[in-house]
Amino acid sequence: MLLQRLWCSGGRRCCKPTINAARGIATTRVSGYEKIAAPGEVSPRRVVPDDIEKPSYVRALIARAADMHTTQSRIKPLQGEMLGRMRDAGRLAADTLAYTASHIAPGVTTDALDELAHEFIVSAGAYPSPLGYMGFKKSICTSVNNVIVHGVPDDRELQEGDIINIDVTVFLNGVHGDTSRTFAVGAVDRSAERLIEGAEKALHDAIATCGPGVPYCAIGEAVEAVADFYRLSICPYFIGHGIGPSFHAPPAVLHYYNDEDYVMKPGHVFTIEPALNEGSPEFRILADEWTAVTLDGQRSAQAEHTVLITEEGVEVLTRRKDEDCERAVE
Ligand SMILES: [Co+2]
Repeated sequence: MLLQRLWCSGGRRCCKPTINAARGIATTRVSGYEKIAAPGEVSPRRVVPDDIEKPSYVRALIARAADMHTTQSRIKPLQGEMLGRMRDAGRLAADTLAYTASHIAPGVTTDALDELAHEFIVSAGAYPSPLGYMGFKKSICTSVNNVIVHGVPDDRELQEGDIINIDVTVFLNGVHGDTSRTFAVGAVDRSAERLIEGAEKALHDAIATCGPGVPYCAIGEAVEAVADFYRLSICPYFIGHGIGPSFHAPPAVLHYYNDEDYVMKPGHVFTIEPALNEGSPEFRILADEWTAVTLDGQRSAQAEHTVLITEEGVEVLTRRKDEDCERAVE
């Protein structure tokens, strides 16, 4: 849910959209997958019970974009019982993602996935962070095929051969946990498989570099190496971020080569969320003012975890039960 800067050249259209009469969604079919060219129908805002604590941006109705200008002193370490709360929020985000993803199948709408995630989060006594964040209307982000990030769940049915990123953030006991992953819908082509694999590997290699005393720029270096190997481009406009009582806070976590000098310290909690593209890294935003699609119509995949820097190394707060992604620093 974070756009670093808007460098969109806009206005250029890669190919002519056709309207799918049944759903009224403008899409374009290209070599085996359907391009998202315009937003679909979005269902009414879902209800969160009154007794669930809401982030301040929901109460204030308007959230302002976080000031991500990063200096060492602007990165606030979390400590004590706050870390336990971060672990709980991270675990709930991971469980929500696994539960929602288990319902991915051809014919299922992204709106149905949103409803499943919403109910799961609310039943756990938590608030779905994206709902009402800077006007976002849904509880998760669902980014299909050429959508890079911030896809808004709608009435489009998933199709065999699609890829879909599901991005879940929950607000539990006053803190946020944020995770995402890209999934194949049925059988996908080889290029899509490599794209998904590249995004996961970029995330895991970046996590493996983390630990106390490590400069944040090591993350960009690790992602670049994986992108090079897979011959994918890094979409530099969507960055990782500090997270805790705020959805987005310093540090800005860059997924490309940089020479920022801020360093990881115990208690730092942040996301790593590289988005890799098959083609060019450039993007544009659809009319809903959220959905970010590749300018060239090629596909994009993203993977994200929330991590905590400890005295010994790094702890992945949104780790899946079946996932091995931690490294103890010797
Ligand atoms: Co995030």
